[in-house]
Amino acid sequence: MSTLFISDLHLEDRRPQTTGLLDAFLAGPARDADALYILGDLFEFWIGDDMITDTAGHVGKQLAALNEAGTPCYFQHGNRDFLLAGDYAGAAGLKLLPELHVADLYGTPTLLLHGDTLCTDDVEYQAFRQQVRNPVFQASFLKMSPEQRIEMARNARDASKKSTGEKSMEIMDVNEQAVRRAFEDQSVMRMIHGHTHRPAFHQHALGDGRVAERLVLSDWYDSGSYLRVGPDNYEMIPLNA
Ligand code: LP5
Ligand code: MN
Repeated sequence: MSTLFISDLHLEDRRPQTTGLLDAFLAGPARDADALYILGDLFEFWIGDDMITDTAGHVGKQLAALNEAGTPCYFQHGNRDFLLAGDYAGAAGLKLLPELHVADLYGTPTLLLHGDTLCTDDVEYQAFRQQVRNPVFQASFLKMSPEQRIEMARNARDASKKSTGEKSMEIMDVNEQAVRRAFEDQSVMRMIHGHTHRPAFHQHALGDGRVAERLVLSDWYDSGSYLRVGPDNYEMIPLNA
């Protein structure tokens, strides 16, 4: 019995080796799992379900095949693919989850989230997030021409690369208080997230002396990894091309 977790693959047409790693994972370990959870940033960016790249089309078919083979697959949005919607999810057999979701994993309530909302010290990002998560902004963005949307997404990626190059690692990591608040608000002792690209298992002492666990997923490039959670243990398992 096991449930698997991945995030931050940032798939795109020009990096087929990462898509190849996912293909092998979906046809291999994922087939035997009770469920697969994708905690955001599956794609490098997503600018509407009406604009499907070759990679997105291919991945959609592989995910649908996994679902048909009996492994349910859940998806949470990341900061790159928050516009992925019902049309694509439906065709890929993906069940869309809200921003915060508590899953019962073999008796342990576990908070699942992308992780960007925990990075509260990154005030520039949080302001950007608020703008692009606004439904009015999203509706007008989705009405733009494909060329305009591609241009805006490229500009946002370029601005982000420049901005992240200038920020300290501390600012871009989770804020300790935000983490503690999430444990307390959701009444859980375990959370799983991605986004920071700093895979690790952390322990957090809560005010009442209890110790909660935070499991952080890795990003994928030429290699990747997945988190396997079973009834009595969990482990990070590397994937290499
Ligand atoms: O993604 P990553 O890991 O490089 O960095 C993130 C934060 N950056 C982002 C931006 C995305 O990379 C780009 C999103 C593409 C989505 C396409 C669909 C919608 C298009 C919308 C077009 C506007 O999320 C980065 C964090 C980092 O994680 C660590 O947490 O620091 O945050 C930033 O870099 C944000 C900047 O600090 C400020 C904003 C720059 C972008 C300006 C774009 C201009 C257009 C504005 C229109 C509203
Ligand atoms: Mn992210």
